[in-house]
Order: sequence, then structure tokens, then C-alpha cells
Amino acid sequence: MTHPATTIAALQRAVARAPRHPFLLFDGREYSYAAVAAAVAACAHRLRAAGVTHGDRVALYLENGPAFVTAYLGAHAAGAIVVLINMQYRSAELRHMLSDSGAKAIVVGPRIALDALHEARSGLADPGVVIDAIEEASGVENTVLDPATAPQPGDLALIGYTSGTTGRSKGAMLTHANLMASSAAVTSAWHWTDTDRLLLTLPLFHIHGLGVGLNGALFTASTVDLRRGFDAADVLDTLARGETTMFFGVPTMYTRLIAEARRRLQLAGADRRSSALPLAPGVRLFVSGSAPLSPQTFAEFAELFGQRILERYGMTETVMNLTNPYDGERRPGTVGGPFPGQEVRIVDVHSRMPVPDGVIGEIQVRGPHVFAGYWRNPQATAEAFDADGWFNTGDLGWRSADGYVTITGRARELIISGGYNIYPREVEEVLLEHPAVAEAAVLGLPDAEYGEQVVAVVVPAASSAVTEQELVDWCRAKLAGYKKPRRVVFVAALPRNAMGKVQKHLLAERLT
Ligand code: MLC
Ligand code: AMP
Repeated sequence: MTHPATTIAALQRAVARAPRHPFLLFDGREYSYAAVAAAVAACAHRLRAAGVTHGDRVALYLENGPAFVTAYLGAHAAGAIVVLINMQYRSAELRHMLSDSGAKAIVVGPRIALDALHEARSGLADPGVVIDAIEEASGVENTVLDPATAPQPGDLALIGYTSGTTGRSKGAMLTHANLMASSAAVTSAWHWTDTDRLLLTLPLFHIHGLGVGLNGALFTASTVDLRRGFDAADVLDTLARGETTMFFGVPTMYTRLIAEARRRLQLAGADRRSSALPLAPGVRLFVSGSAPLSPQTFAEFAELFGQRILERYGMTETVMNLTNPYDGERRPGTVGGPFPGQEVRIVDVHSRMPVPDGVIGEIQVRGPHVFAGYWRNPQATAEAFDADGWFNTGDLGWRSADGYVTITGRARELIISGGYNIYPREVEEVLLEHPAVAEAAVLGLPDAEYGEQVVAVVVPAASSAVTEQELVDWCRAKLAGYKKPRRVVFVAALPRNAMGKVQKHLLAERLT
């Protein structure tokens, strides 16, 4: 293998090549590769001193910032496995992830929901130690990476919890080799080099921001201009300065960028068709993924920004799967073909046999990027793969004769809102815990801003007078904010088929 096969090997390669080259830009400060490596080594020593050893799980409950990067790579340098935790998760989600992963340590930052973490840990037999993240190496000891604890390519690098059909999320296990194979494929397909500067506003606690964005930069020894989160005005200001070469986002970010750009052009009195103002002068690549990008957004963005967004398709279990071409036609509404070194095929959902081009089936993928299975869940792992090692993505689609895949839907019940996944079952279970709820069905309906929105259909318990707001607040308190229903509809009964299964398509038709 010619490329580094662990994140730490990639970090060492970057330091050896150009130690002073900026890895991160954050809050007006610059962090070189050498500086990050020193902080990573110090973090690894601290984790070791706290009792973390090879193969232990280290949960990161951290917002975007240099401290996240230090903790992520620091855990790797200590030989540990990173567990990614969304900052919006509340006690029930946290408790499940901490207990299921058996996290030995939880690295935290200043802006976390302390109450939720406290509540989550108080329910655990082995709550793990809480460690404050460090941002940089100044004033700390042990700033040299210890080769004795360095990970091997086959070691697990991270566990990313993906929502499960049972309402309990499953931990997808990715090895260092998986991550670096993905980075090799992505960076070669998108011509990513050390001269690039990526503006990264995606959260690092999901695979889009981390597995594609941060790892790709590390792999190429390039620079990440990192933000706490997405703000359309800030992004446009940054792009206008001309130093950014790439931007990755979810479709909601692109619709917000279009709206903000239009607002500015209107204020400036410019005719948007004349493309008088170059909105993103230095950018060579805009990428969208995590949810479907509408052809309308693609066209509006092309008109305003003069750039055709490259849409790609990925998953926590596989990092990246399919991409539109860098050179060649980027076809709106499609996600292109496989990355180099990867395979894709479409199979009939019942017979599991490959279908001809043009026929819809389940998308399967295979290659070195595909994960090692679900953490402590051999049954879910066995169900995810077929006998020839193809991974069942659970997404439906078809392939054109010239190799472009179009995603048409999902074989599993899943709502994607602004790039975040929500399994209806999880929200239904929380609603059913409310004493005034007799039955509940949660579904996703179209939403102009987020792509889909969470809608709850509720049969109230006899003689209860619960309000919509009460149920939204109930969910908000127990789950990440983006999972709360945007709408609650009360009905006398849910439509069910002969088997007793709720017919959500009928509800969707009625409510759309
Ligand atoms: C935030 N909120 C959302 C939401 N994001 N509601 C529905 N859907 C969402 N996606 C809610 C919050 O809970 C909060 O409500 C309120 O909106 C404001 O919060 P905010 O933090 O100010 O949100 P905002 O800035 O508007 O966030 C929008 C966003 C964000 C698009 C910037 O959702 C985002 O960063 N999305 C990216 C998700 C992502 O990285 N997905 C990749 C997964 S990996 P309240 O009630 O709490 O106040 C993957 C594989 C692949 O899918 O292919 O990449
Ligand atoms: P996650 O489990 O959070 O990693 O989300 C992965 C899911 O996001 C995939 O299984 C798809 O359903 C969806 N997804 C990712 N990229 C795209 C895309 N470009 N178009 C449509 N759906 C996508």
C-alpha cells in the first residue's frame, strides 16, 4: 500500500513533508501540522494516564474546533477507538451510546449539555471518566507521538452511531484502513492536493464533516478553514475573499446560500443574470451530499455562483460510495458512479439478483471503504452483507446505461432533515411514553428548507386533552432538537392494513 493506512500515519506524513503548513484555521488562529501533532501526542499521553489502553472506546462530546481534532487524533494515537456523539443528543441518546460502546473516557468541551451528560452517566454501571479536551500543546508535557501506542491499519478507528430500525442506534465500526481507503478514493476523484483550502462548516461528529472533510485534508496535508457551524452570511463573506478552494455541504446549506446571495444581490441592485459579482472567486469545487440535492437547487446555484455542484452519496457505514465526475458531466438528480477502487450494483429487493440498467432496486456497494460491522451486534452485521461481501445500503435507485445512479428512495424507514437522519421509530417510542398518547406514527413530509420534516400523527388516550406544543416539548426534552416533530396531527385512529401495520403512505397522502 502506498498511502498511509492510519490517521496517525497520515498525520506523521504531513508533519514530515511540511511541518509549518497550516492544518487548521479557527477563530482567527492558525494551527500548523507540527502544532497539531504535538497537541495530539499530549492528548494521547493524558488518555493513557487516565487508564485508556489499546482498543478502549473514547467518546467525543465536543463541538467543532481544534480541541475536537486534537481529541480525535489523540485517541487514535493512544490506540483507542473514537465514539462520535452529536452535540444535540440528550440524555437518552447519550446513555445508549455511552453504555453500548462501553466508553472508558468522554472528552468534553465547554459548550456541552452538562445536565444531559450527567443524567446519562448517572444511569450507567461504568460511567467512564470525563476529560477536558485540550486545544494545543503549549504548557503541557509529552508532545512527541509514542510509536508504541500507534494504531495498526486493521484497528478500529471509530464507531459512528446510525439510527436503527428498532429505535436503538447501532454503532458502525470503521477501521483505520477503511477511513484511509475512503480518503484515498475521495481525494483522487476530486483532485484534492496540499494547496487546497476547505471551508468546513459541517459538524465533525458525523461522517460528512469528519470522514470526508477532516480526513481528506489530513490525507492530503492541506488546510481546513473550520467553523463552529454553518452561517450563510459568514460563508459568503469567506468565499468572497477568494482563499477557499472547496466547500462541502448538505442541500439545506446550498438553499440557504442561494437565499443569502439573492438577498445581497438585491440589496446591491445587481442583475443576477449578469453574474456581475463573482460570489466564490477561488472555489474550484462545491460538493453536496447526505441528502438529495434537488435539480432546482443545482440549477439556481449554477446560475448564481457559476458552478455546477458535484453531488455524491455516502453513509456512516461506508464514508463515500458514489460521486459525480470531477471532469465530465455532473448530472443533476444523480449521484454518479463509484469512487476509484469501489464497486456498486443494484439488486432486486426480493430475489437479491442484479437488475438491468434502468430498473429500480436496492443499491449494494463493496470495497475497502466498507465498514467492519456493527459494534457488538453480529446479527445486524450478518443482515447487512450478502454472501459475496456486498453491503446492503438500504437505499433504492437505478443506474443509467452510461453509469449514473439515481437514488429514488429508501428501503428502510428513514427521514432525512437537513442532512440529519431520524428514524421514525425512535420518535414514536418517545411519544408513546407520554401518558396522553395512545398511538403514534411518525413520518417525513416534504419541506422546502430541510428537504423533509418530522410529522407526528397521534391518537390521544381517552379523555386526555394534550396539546401539540406539549408533545413537541416532550420530544424536545428527550431527544436531539432536530428530531422533534414540526407538526403534530391528532386523529381518532391510524390507518392499518390487515396485518395491523400502520399504513404511513396513506397518512402521507392525506397530510401532503
Ligand atoms: C438544526 N435543527 C434542525 C436541523 N438542524 N431541525 C431539523 N433538521 C435539521 N437538520 C433545529 C435545532 O434543533 C434547533 O431547534 C434549531 O433548528 C436551530 O438550530 P441551529 O443549530 O441554529 O440549526 P441550523 O444552523 O439551522 O442547522 C441547519 C444545518 C444543520 C443544515 C446547518 O442541520 C447541519 O449542520 N446539518 C448537517 C448535518 C450533517 O452533517 N449530516 C451528515 C451526516 S453523515 P431547537 O428546538 O433545538 O432550538 C451522512 C453521510 C453522508 O449523512 O452521505 O454524508
Ligand atoms: P447516515 O446514516 O447519517 O450516514 O446517512 C446516510 C444516508 O444518507 C444514506 O443511506 C442515504 O439515504 C442518504 N444520502 C447520503 N447522500 C445522499 C445523496 N446524495 N442523495 C440522497 N441521499 C443521500
